[in-house]
Amino acid sequence: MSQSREIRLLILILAWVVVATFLISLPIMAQDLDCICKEKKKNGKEIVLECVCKPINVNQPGNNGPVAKGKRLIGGPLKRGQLLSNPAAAELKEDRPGAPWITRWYMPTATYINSRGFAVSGPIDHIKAASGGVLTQESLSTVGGLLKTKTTKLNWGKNHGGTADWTVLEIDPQNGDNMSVAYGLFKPGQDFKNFDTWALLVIESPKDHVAVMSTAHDDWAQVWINGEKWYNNSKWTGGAVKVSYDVEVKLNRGGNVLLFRCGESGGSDYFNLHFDDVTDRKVKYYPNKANNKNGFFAEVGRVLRGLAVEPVDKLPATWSDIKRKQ
Ligand SMILES: [Ca+2]
Ligand SMILES: [Ca+2]
Repeated sequence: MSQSREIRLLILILAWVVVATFLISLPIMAQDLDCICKEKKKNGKEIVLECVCKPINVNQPGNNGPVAKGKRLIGGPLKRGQLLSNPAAAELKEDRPGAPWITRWYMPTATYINSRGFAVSGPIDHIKAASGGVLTQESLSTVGGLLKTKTTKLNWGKNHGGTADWTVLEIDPQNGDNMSVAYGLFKPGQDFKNFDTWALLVIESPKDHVAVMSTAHDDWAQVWINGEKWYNNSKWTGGAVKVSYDVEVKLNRGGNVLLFRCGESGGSDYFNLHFDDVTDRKVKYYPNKANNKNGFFAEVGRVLRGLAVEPVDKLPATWSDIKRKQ
């Protein structure tokens, strides 16, 4: 082989390596994967590469799992060891007074008071102690746990709110004290401090679906869906309808159980949640029309039993639809 033919062959091989690397890197970039590739075999003019890929940005130090992609937190649910860390991404600080905020929640009839502040209280699963170990926050956010509230009452302790059953409470999303107002603890001109709230929502989805969940909270918010924690942020959002993060969450076909805990130390005390418009058009939220525990289980019974979901166009209007039409 002459020297010039050897050089031409070398250039040809190099060109194929460049082209193959470029073609492979296109889908890699699109999927946010970090890949290390090596040449496996060469067949004539073909070069076969073998790549080992892993998702970018998972388990980054200092981050609680989901990371900002564009303006969303992705990659949830939160991983073990990161459950109590705040998101590392920059806050959105978006005021959304017209968003389809959820107004009706299934909640304890009395809530946990004298908490010594959210920083002390937040890491403690008070649901576990109050239910005598029947429930945990994780299990409460499952169909099985939710069904146990039919017969499981709570006892927060004599100095922490006493006993509680479960009921439906309505909040005003625009009210910066909607937690203390919901429990009749708010007095004008005064600041009700040091308490926690837990609120449950059932989301009936016609199919498996990635939804975008947005919250406003003062102070520490923790959200579980179907037994896994998807959001943790101990920093208040700065306004009753001001959102710090949009979070991608997975909803399953059928009934999904969401638990929203919020811990208050002082000043404003609010919790609010809405989903994106696409999700809002697809799903149905419960409590819908019910005003108490029996009414709630009457309307969610079919969903929680996992019976076939009706076509979405046959479903009654969602609560946010009702609110919008008012
Ligand atoms: Ca307060
Ligand atoms: Ca506060």
